[in-house]
Amino acid sequence: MSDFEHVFDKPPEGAAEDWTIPQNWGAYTPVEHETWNTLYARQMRILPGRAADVFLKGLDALDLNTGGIPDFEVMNPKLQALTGWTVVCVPGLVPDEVFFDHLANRRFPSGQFIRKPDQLDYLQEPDIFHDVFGHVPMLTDPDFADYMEAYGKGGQRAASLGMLPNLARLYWYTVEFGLMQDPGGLRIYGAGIVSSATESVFSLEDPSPNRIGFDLERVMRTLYRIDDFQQVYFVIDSIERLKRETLQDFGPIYARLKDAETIPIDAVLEHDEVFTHGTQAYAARGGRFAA
Ligand code: HBI
Ligand code: FE
Repeated sequence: MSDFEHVFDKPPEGAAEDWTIPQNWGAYTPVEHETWNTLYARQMRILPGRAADVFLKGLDALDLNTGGIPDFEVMNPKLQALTGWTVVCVPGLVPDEVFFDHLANRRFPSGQFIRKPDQLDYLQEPDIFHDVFGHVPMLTDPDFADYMEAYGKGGQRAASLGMLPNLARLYWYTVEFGLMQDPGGLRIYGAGIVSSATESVFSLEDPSPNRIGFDLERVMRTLYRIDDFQQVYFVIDSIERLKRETLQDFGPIYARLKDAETIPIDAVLEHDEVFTHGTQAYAARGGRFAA
């Protein structure tokens, strides 16, 4: 995200032309593997009944619970056999065009590092737990896999048209913070939620945030926050429909969006399909930084 602080402007020492670095799996310490195990076990107590079936199925298919940080040489053949995606390591946030080029070629860039034991709950830069546990299970779904490739290709185009802020909101409110309707009820599938113990509960159960039916143009106009729980979550009815809407030509949409105003994060609009009209009490209290 260009909103974040530590974005390098050229591949750092040791990184390839495409910004990838070796995972160097053998170099993770026992403490680092233990951090993965702790985070994994904690999410597995929270996610059944909260995460979308497709996420839990994907997690199962990848078999990431064999102990410690996954070795990409073991994980990638399983993922590749399912949808043709692979995961590569990058040194942190990479420039937008590098990120999009990987996605457009069905490579998901993952942070190589894992958070420190004293940062289990909150960090702004994506680490390997967020990237692999959060994102990769969804990449086992064929429709989601196509959606992400389309997003990468669309990103290259949006950047050239000056529409990246709009497209980034689509990513934010689906890939990172999306909810979906499952047979059992509302479920989470966004990587930013499923990799967070606190937001997994907040996003579904707290009365504070709005929960609104997904509408492509509405989402692309809605501001978001990167520093705290979201004030609005958007609910898709299926990945298949999300993919279908994303595969249409965005040209006419961008033409309309050029003149459209942005929508505040806490707005509920006349045409919204409202699942929850939130109290916004959490944000009003000052959120994460409240006493
Ligand atoms: N780099 N490693 C990494 N991970 C991301 O999620 C990421 C990035 N660079 C740019 C970026 N995301 C965003 O620009 C897009 O989602 C819009
Ligand atoms: Fe992410």
